[in-house]
Amino acid sequence: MRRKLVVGNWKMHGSHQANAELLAGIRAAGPFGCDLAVCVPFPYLSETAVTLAASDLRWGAQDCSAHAQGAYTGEVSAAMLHEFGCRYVIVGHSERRGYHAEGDQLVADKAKAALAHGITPIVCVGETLAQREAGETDAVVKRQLSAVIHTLGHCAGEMVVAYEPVWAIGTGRTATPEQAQAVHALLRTQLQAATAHADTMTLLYGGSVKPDNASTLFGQPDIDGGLIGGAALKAADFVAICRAAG
Ligand code: G2H
Repeated sequence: MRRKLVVGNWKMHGSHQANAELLAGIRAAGPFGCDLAVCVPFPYLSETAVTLAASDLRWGAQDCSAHAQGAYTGEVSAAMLHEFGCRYVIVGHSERRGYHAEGDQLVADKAKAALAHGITPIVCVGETLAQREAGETDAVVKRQLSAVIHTLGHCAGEMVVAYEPVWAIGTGRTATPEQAQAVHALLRTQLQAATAHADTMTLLYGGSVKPDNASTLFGQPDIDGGLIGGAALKAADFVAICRAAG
């Protein structure tokens, strides 16, 4: 039995005050019957680490550099994230792939850099609406995951994979539980061919997860929790989603 994981992806939201209130609201509602994490903007990692140090909540970042160090203005290395106690880092989110032209190999290299510093990469894969309508969903997610599997080699079993259909992100349009499960099953089969750990790996669904759809999504056999955007910014909604997972 895989333990569920719910990860809040705060994206570019927050302030000192809003973050403190949000984390206090989540902590007050615990404990939960699932693992929980928040992936916060870089500037808030330090205060998040202090706030959550004595709690069961984990924290992480939303991106990292593929490089170890050097003249890469604006980038943040996995080693730096490690210094702030990050347990997770999201890589390959469609907003990075889309707005910053990140390709499959770069995403894979970021995942490798994270693992090299003991940070679990949450590797996002997912198709656009045009790709789904063209019947390319399976080929797209397989190609995206394949690059990471190939690059991580024997460490592939250590990543978390998040299936996030691009057409469901922040749109209020969610994949049906059946659509999501079908892709998750495909991803797990692909992982089974690559690692002996596939059956214990955590596969998250992301894309307009809300309190009212979380339990059906999380009830699917290959969906092990969620990567939550908009609904992670309100303590009551995030807590309700965590309860659905627990
Ligand atoms: C997908 C998700 C979080 P939202 O990006 O990664 O965001 O829940 O707002 O669709």
